[in-house]
This record gives sequence, C-alpha cells and structure tokens, in this order.
Amino acid sequence: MKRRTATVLTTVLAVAAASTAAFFALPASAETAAFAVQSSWNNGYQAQVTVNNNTSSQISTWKVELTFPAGTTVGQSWNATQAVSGNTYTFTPAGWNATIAAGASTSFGFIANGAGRPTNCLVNGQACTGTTNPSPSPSSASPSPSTSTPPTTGTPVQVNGQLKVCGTKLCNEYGQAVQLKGMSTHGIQWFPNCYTDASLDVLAGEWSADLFRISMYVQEQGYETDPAGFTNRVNNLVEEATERGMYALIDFHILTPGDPAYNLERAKTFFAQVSARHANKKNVIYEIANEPNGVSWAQIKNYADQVIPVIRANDPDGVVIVGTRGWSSLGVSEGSNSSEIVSNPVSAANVMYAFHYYAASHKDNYRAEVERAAASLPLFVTEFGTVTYTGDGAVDTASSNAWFDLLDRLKIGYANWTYSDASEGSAAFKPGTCNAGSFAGTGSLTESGALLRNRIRA
Ligand code: IDC
Repeated sequence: MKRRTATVLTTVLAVAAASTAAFFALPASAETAAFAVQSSWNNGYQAQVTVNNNTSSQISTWKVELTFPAGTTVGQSWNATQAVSGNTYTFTPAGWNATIAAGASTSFGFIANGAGRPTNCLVNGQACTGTTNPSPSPSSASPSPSTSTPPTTGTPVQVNGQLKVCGTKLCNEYGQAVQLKGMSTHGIQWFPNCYTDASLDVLAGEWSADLFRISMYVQEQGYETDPAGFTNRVNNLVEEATERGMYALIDFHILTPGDPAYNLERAKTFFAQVSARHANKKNVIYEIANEPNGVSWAQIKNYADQVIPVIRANDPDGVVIVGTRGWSSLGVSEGSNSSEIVSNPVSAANVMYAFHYYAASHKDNYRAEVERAAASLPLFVTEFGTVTYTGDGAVDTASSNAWFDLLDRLKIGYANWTYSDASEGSAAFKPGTCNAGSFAGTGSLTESGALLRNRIRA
C-alpha cells in the first residue's frame, strides 16, 4: 500500500497544532503510532503516543522518533526509554512493553516543555502516516466521540463499561461524563462481617450503588501484618463487586505515617499483584494513597510516579487516583492549595486526584477550592463523611447537602465513609447490624446511612 506523501503529513500536523489531538495514521499492514495531547498549560503539554501493531504477526520491539520545532523539548517520559539527538527524540520500550501482539497496542507518555507539536514522526523507521482510518484518539482532552450508544439498562458496569479520564471529568466507554456514587468500607481488618453476600446485595440492589471502595489499611493491623492475606481479601471483595456490576475502588489506606514513601515497597508489591489479577476487568479503579499528610506535593508525586507504572504495566487502561497533600484536601488543610498540583501533575495520563472532606469540619473554603480545582484537575471524592473529621459526631445536614449539590453540579464521583456498623456517627448502620445481617430496608440505618441511601438511590 502506498504511503502518504510529506504534504499530507504536514497537513495532519498543522491540524494537530490547532487542535488538542492528532493522528499519525498508518497503512493497515504496518506498525502505526498515534500522537495525542492530553492536557496543556501555558508553555508545555502532556502527550501520549500509542503504538499499534496493525500487522498480522507479533512484533518484538518498536521505536518511535519524534522531531520537535526549536524551542520545544521533552522533559520526563514514562513507559518508554528516551534518547535525544538534536531536536529528535527516540523512544524505545521501557522493558516490559517491547512485544506487541498482532492487532494490539502499547503507549507511552511524555511532558513537553514548550508548545511545539512534533513536525515529524517515524515508527520503526517508517513515516507515521498512512491511509487507514485512525483508531479513536487516546486523548483525554475531551470526551471521545462515541461510535455506539451505551445500553440503557443493566448494572453500572454494563451501562458504562471501561472508564477513562476525559479532560477534567471521568467518562464512560462511550465518552460521556459519569458521576459514580457509592460507599466505602471501614477498615476491612475490623469489620469483615459487614462485607458479605447479603450486605453487598443490598448495596448493589437496594441502594443502586455504582461504586464500592475497599479500604485496606496498611498500618493499624492491616496489610503490613499479613500482605498475602490482605491481598487475597481485597481480591475477593473486587470479585464480589464485579459479580454485582459495581465499580471497585481499591484503596491503599495509608494514614499514619502520612509519608507514602514509608510504604512505597509495599505499594509496589500490592499493586503489582492486584493489577495483574484484575487487568482484564473493566470495573477496577486504583487509589494509591488514601491520605498523605505532613509531606510535600513533590514527595507525593514522586511516590505516584513510581507506583503508577507498576499498575500500568499490567492494566494499562485502569484509572488511577492519587491522594493529595493534607489528608487529601488538595493541600488546603496544610495551608496550600491545588495550584501545586496543576503546575506539577503526576507523570501519567488517565489519572485523577483525590479530595476528601468531612461535612461538619470542612465547609465553604474547601468547597471554593474544589470548585476552583475542578476547572483544571480531574477530581474524585474517594472518601467523605457527613460528620466531623474524627468520623464521629452529629450529621451536618446543611453542609452535607451543600457538598452533594456541588459534587452533582461538577459531576464529581464519591464514596461515603462508611458502609459499616462502627459505633461512630459516620457509619451507615447501627451497631450490631453486621452480626445480625439486617442490612435490607431502612430499619438498621443511622441518620448518616439514611441520608446516603437516599442520595445514592436517586
Ligand atoms: C477513622 C475511623 C475510626 C478509626 C480511625 C483510625 O472512622 O474508627 O479508629 O480511622 O484508623 C480519615 C481516614 C479514615 C478515618 C476517617 C475518620 O481516611 O481512616 O477513619 N477519616 O476519622 N480521614 C479523615 C477522616
């Protein structure tokens, strides 16, 4: 098949510069590479390149060469090894992603300093142009146009499929923004009898929850005491969520100490195992650090930049949520704000940032920061309470409703602390419910549980 001429390439690149994404389409009989800008800022952008093997046999390695206009350089890259000569950057496999099966693809990402888009692209020495239609863009700059429509009935996972970050929103497989609503476990080391077939049937069936967050504490008699046992428990709970068509949010619940680096090796081991186990599922979301505290954003980012590639090596399309400074307050609880993240985002695509609040403690100034941050960052409220940050006290209905209204308006998903019968105001069930197995209906609910059940079912 005849390749397109340089003139066509120039045209494609001109379009690329004007829009947020571009394709280098290739003949069906070759390797192809697609370049897409995922987010951009004043004088730089983050891009992803997808290498497709459109041949009918496996390829054992790949090489992508991108030439940039003067003034634009490549900073960090991930999922690839980078070399530079003049204005041309050569990307080769990171090690684990060299082989691409027939019809399969892999991708890598980088940060460009400067606004210039590539002016030339080669994949395995051949021009990245071609005559076939490109596959859908990996761009997250906007929801990708849907070629099919979602089913109108079914479980949350049947309706929405594989999720993907699209700009500042979370989108379903069809490119539509979705807001997932659900509940978080308490520490699974303490409340095993709250997560049974019966309780999860109620959560999925009666409550119509989209999401089940599995909080695996690392300290406090958690993962560190029995890594294999806790990994197994998390895996089983993911399977239970999957059977019921809910999204499963795997929470690596670090809290004290607040520096995620303390648990870096544990995180790598744990996430390597769970991402390998669940790689082929569409419903798994990874939350890599519950609540960093007492550490800078740079330290959190450094942790994320080491853990995310471990997940991506097994599950390249899984959404990852990164905790933020000051107990996942976007920095606010430690006197900072989201600007530190906007100017120095983690080095990976398909990532969201966690925000946590407790309605009786965190009010207007926190809501204002969430509203501001949501304009530039994909946010997910992976944990919140209707009470104070101690997890106890009375429900603050007014503040809770102000939060729900904001999150609904911004389409930010959430998981409530907790789907348990702990003796504290944040628990959804009265003490004794889990032992009795009386999850159905409203008779066992606390005030917080009743509020959440209504919100989630709506
Ligand atoms: C709380 C539990 C409480 C437990 C304590 C210590 O509700 O029973 O004794 O942890 O482990 C968070 C944390 C979450 C806290 C929760 C309420 O992510 O682990 O749970 N909270 O204090 N951040 C803000 C509040």
